[in-house]
Amino acid sequence: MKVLVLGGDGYLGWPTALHLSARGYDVTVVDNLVRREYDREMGVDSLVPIAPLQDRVTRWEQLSGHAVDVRIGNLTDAAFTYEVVAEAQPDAIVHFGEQRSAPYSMIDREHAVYTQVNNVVGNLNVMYAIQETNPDIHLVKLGTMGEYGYPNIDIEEGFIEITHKGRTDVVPYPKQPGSFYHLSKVHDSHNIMFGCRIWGLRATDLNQGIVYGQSTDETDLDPVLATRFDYDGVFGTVLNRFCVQAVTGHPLTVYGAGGQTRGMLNIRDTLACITLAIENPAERGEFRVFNQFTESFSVRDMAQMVKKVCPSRVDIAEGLANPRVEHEEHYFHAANTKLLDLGLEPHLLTDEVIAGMLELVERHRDRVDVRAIAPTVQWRSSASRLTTAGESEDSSFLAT
Ligand code: NAD
Ligand code: USQ
Repeated sequence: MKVLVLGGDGYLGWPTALHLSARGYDVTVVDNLVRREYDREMGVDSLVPIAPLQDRVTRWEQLSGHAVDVRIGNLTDAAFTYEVVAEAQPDAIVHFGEQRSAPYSMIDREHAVYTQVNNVVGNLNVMYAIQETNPDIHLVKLGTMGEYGYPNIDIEEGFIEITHKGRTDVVPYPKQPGSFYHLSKVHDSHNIMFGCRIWGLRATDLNQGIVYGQSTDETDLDPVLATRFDYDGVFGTVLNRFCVQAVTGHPLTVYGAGGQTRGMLNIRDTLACITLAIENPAERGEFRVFNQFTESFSVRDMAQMVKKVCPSRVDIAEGLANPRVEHEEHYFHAANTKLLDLGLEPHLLTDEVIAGMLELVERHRDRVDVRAIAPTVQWRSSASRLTTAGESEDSSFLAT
């Protein structure tokens, strides 16, 4: 089976490409390497050093004996996207290739526009390339749990049955996202659902929770195969950040009251979920939604778990002003049975898993730039400080 991995140089796309390659899939990685540009723009870097894409691929081919093709280009360039799909003739396209940071999308107008154009236009080009090349290609698209927001009722998997004035229908679950990034994923979902309806596309929208960890069977084979691990205030996700903060003696940055509760999953389960989605494709015309997370925790609970496991003294910041506009105490109960029904066996967040993440940070602690830890982007104002040093780096790639 042939698979295109869009965004295959990123945190999740790279390990997924290796995982599929190891299972005998014929993999082509597509990426414009812009994630590495964001690092330069913000003056930060992955905690774990990451090799250039070509070096990663060469090392994988030497170790595994499996070839991986690479195509460098921008999905917002329609000609490029059409060409890649037509040449590769994939059975499935896994689409990770978007700007994925909520704070990055909230820096200012330029970054909000960049995020929405990059994500929505890139995804539309992929949909059109599928429709015009071969509508049988299964689109496996990375969405996010944050599309739903945090309503005071249970969250269903994509759709909800509603009875209104005596009539009943099944309709898309209401969306109340909390950033211009999360909004871009809602727009993508609507566009894909429409494409399934009018063209008979087959698509799986994976509403993924927050991913943690960095270790997978394939990336652990050699340091050149390592995937990135972000801890900065813009791209670092909450549990990865808390682990870096704990090891470096920085108080854990719980924003506001800390009752923000999120669906979480281990990076190994991301790989398993993608594989399950590919191996059990949606039907022609079907817009299928899976909620891709395995457990849920409040930010406060996660900080306590890290504090308990870390061998050195850990303080939890108290009364830290929340840079975001979000519910800080709320109801959260979301369905996540569809991937379990397909056979997902979750890797849960145990003390051992947290200890493994802390060890990873310990090995790379000389690379931690403590100036990068503080949150720099404020939801309420668009005058955010961007780089750790305060000066403006080159962001010409933002021009759309
Ligand atoms: P990432 O930023 O590390 O990787 C995204 C990759 O896509 C990067 O390598 C980037 O260079 C590439 N890319 C971006 N725009 C592109 C374009 N226009 N053309 C070609 N390539 C482009 O992000 P990630 O953490 O690996 O996330 C991957 C996907 O999963 C994203 O769509 C994200 O929204 C989603 N997701 C991530 C998480 C998480 O916790 N990391 C959680 C839920 C959903
Ligand atoms: N938070 C803290 N302290 C921190 C960092 C974050 O309290 O130091 C809080 C945030 O305020 C938020 C929660 O932790 O309430 C999660 O923040 P995050 O940065 O870990 O995650 P988020 O911005 O939601 O985005 C991440 C990924 C994104 C993905 C999303 C899944 O970057 O690509 O779509 O998780 S979800 O949250 O389920 O929508």
